[in-house]
Amino acid sequence: MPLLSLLLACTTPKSEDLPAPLLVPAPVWMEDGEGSYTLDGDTIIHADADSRAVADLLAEALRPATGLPLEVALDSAAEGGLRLELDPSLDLPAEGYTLDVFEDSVVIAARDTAGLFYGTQTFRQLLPPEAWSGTAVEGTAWSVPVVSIEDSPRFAWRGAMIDVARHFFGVEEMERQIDLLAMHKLNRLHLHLTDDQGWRIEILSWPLLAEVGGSTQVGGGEGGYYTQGDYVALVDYAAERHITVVPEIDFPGHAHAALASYGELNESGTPVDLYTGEGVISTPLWLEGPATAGFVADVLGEVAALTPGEWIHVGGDEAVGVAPEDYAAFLVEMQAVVSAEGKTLAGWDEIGVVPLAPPFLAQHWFDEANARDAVTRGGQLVASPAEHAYLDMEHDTAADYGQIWAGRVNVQDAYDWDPVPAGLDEADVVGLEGAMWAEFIDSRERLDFMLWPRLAAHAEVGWSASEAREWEDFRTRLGSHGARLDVLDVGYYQSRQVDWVHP
Ligand code: TNX
Repeated sequence: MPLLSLLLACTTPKSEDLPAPLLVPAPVWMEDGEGSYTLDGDTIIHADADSRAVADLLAEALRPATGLPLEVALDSAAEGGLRLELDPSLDLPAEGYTLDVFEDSVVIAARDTAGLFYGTQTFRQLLPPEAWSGTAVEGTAWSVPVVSIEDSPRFAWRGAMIDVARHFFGVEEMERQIDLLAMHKLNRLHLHLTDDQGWRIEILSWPLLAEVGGSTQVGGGEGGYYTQGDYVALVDYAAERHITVVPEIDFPGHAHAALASYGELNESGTPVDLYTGEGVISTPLWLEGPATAGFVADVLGEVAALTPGEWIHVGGDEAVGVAPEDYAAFLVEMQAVVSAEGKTLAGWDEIGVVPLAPPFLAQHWFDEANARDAVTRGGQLVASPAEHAYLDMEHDTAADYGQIWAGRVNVQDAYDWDPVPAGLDEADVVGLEGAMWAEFIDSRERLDFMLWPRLAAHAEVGWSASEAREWEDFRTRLGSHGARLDVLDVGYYQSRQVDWVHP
């Protein structure tokens, strides 16, 4: 045999070659090799004390579909199997990871547990889509292609806002969506907890907020609220998946549910009637009322105490009928309360006109001039421009569901934009957030339909470097990604812009 053929014969892998993986979001760098690695009954996940939680989540995620034991062993030096290496001295950005698949082992390495977690999410996408099933799947080889990946996010803030005020979604549904956010390497869940139509978090010092203000919703249904225990459970569930919950208490506008709960918050002395319409009425707080400042401080104090994350979102949008000087004075006071609780204030872009002290975050949704003002004052932006990021807008004319005041937002609109507005710097923008307003979203089906797949597009905008993003390429990968969402029973919108692959 000629030497070259002999060499080739010796290096030809025994394992099967698999197609290159189609990942969402796209990794920064990937090189595929030959051959594959297959999980089997003997596969062990090697971890250490600090990476154990990530290893356990991976094992729990894969056991139902594969039926494999996937034991987690605390012996990080061991060879073979799946190895999670946490090493703070690694030369990787925050939340970054490397993932190397060899024919006899898989190594995921990161300098922080978030990076390790994202490495495991990518690993799950290397497997056949059936691996995302919550029930046993027979007859599938649990193989992943030999590949080398180095990956890290563009932005630190990759979020989704869900409005649980207009229609309430309970802990179970929110945990399901948290799993989907984590799958896409999103790391902020902004909960819009209060609005005119509902108050959704228990406040012990003002119990009627939840009891009365949470007793209904748009359309007059029964509404609901998170007890403090529910909220803490959600925060913990999210944190295990490296998602920070950002609670929003929307003041001074959008306060009708609070005014419907307590007479003393109203100039008339009596509570207003609950509001269950779908239109934005944005009833403002009675700012000069004697009880109002104490009420606001009590609410923010309790919410801050329950929230380990750094940010408290105070709304600040659409303060219709509030004089600009009163609005500014109130926001400055809110920032003092939030700072005293050790937190950083976030608000919608209208807060950009207020002389707030940095650091603070302005969430750009409507008026870029406000956003630029905020940056001039030393604030940073969360980008949620309605024409790209509003998930309550209709997808397109074929899906006649949703609002259209900001136009229709199809998958390509959700994908083809840059969170850094022209003329601003990357450092002015912490990241982006898709915003799911829920005036018309009253069921899990509708939530899925409006969130997905547009939030997958936002996830890639937030994660992948702008020069690495290309719509045609994303469209192809998203088509395959649909098979994963199918297995997870996500009722996503099957946009005609994408050639969907079903399992
Ligand atoms: C504007 S965005 C609002 C919300 C509505 C949404 C509907 C923002 C800060 N305020 O109150 O739900 O439009 O698209």
